[in-house]
Amino acid sequence: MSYVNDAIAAISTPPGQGAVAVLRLSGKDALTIAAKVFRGRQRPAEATPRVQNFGTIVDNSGTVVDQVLLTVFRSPASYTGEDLVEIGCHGGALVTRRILELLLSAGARAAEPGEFTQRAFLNGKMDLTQAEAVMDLISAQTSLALRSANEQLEGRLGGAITAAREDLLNVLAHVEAYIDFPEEDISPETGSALKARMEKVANLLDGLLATANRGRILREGVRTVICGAPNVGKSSLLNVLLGFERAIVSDVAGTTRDTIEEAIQVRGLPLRLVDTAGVHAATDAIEKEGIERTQRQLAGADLILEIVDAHLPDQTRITLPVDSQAKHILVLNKTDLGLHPNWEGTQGVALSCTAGSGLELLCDAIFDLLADGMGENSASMVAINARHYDCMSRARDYLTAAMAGLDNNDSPEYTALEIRSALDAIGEVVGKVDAEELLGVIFGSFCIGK
Ligand SMILES: Nc1nc2c(ncn2[C@@H]2O[C@H](COP(=O)(O)OP(=O)(O)OP(=O)(O)O)[C@@H](O)[C@H]2O)c(=O)[nH]1
Ligand SMILES: [Mg+2]
Repeated sequence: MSYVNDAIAAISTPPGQGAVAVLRLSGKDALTIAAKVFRGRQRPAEATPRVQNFGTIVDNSGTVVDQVLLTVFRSPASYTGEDLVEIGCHGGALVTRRILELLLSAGARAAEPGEFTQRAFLNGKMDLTQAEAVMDLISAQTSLALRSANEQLEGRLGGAITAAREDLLNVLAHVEAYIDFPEEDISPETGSALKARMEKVANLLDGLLATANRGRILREGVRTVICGAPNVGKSSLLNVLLGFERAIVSDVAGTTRDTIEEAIQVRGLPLRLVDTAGVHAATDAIEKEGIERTQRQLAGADLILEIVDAHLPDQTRITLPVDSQAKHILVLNKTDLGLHPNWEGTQGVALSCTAGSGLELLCDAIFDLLADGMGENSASMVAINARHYDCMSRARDYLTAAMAGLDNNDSPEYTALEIRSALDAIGEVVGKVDAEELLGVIFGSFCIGK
């Protein structure tokens, strides 16, 4: 992979007003470009790296645009690996735009989204999983998502994958050696030793693949659908979990017609909470549409919170979609009016939305059902994303084939081919697919003159 290290510039802080804002400039000519717009005690090219320099940004006529702090990071010790300049200015929309315009007219190009991080990856400052973790970290909404992103950014996932690649490269080197000496078969001892090493990698992949659902939940949230008969308190539950009156609550059955979605967090787990129209035999066309929407929501749910009015003797229950994989919690609401004896012994969480009681129990139940080993004290919060899943499951299939190849005493060419494919697939996770590296391992670990 190659790229032109032309200078790119962007406002790195969000638009709007703030105390300060940061602009970034990276590339071969970053220091020369910065020199054209910055006036301070030190010129950017002579500035001590990573020390802030007070100065001003001036336009072509020498008029001061803003007072700033300019910091220089010299290649390769910068985020992008290139010469990089950060300008901390006042956080006004006009000021930041003016400075950006000056940088662009001084020779920089407006950066594409993610281009600084892309350069960091291309310059080997981070692997692909770490680059992805930067985005995960920025978009994390809950403490658990943040912890997981940080672990990935530290390189836990990338490190495990790199170690697995090295193991496989080694196995491949051994298998390829047999291709060069066709008169020799792979001995049973060598075969089982090689297979054991592949099994180790396969186990690692299986462990990581099992974190895919966790990864989806942390990145997208648990799709949680509140459902039940009309008037049982669905909208009340949404409001009380949210902490403000988002949905209309009334004693008129059929108040909620459309689905309402809000994000909350439960013990660090992100939830996308959906309030739905009460399910019953409606005659009204709008209500019918609302109920159909409820059914669609149920079909895509990770978690169904089914509510009943438990001070009544009995209640119409929801029919869940037959192929539903969703977890289910029965919420016995309105217990402030008393729990009807008919519900005694029913598995569920008793609470009252109006009195606010039992909510902690509900949060505990949700967390217990969905935490999947995550928590403040869990040792590892690694959670792969959909792209990792795709690469790793392909790698896993190739490994199965390679191990079978060894078992069946297939030709080493065949086994080597499967291992290479597994390596390529695994390499995609960290963004590394490189044939030269393999040559290095083969010649490095074998005495070929023997
Ligand atoms: N006593 C008591 N009343 C409640 C409780 N929760 C909700 N209610 C009342 O029950 C009525 C219906 O509440 P909603 O939250 O609108 O019920 P819903 O299930 O969303 O109703 P629809 O949208 O019409 O299907 C309102 O009058 C609420 O104040 C509770 O815990 N105790
Ligand atoms: Mg409602």
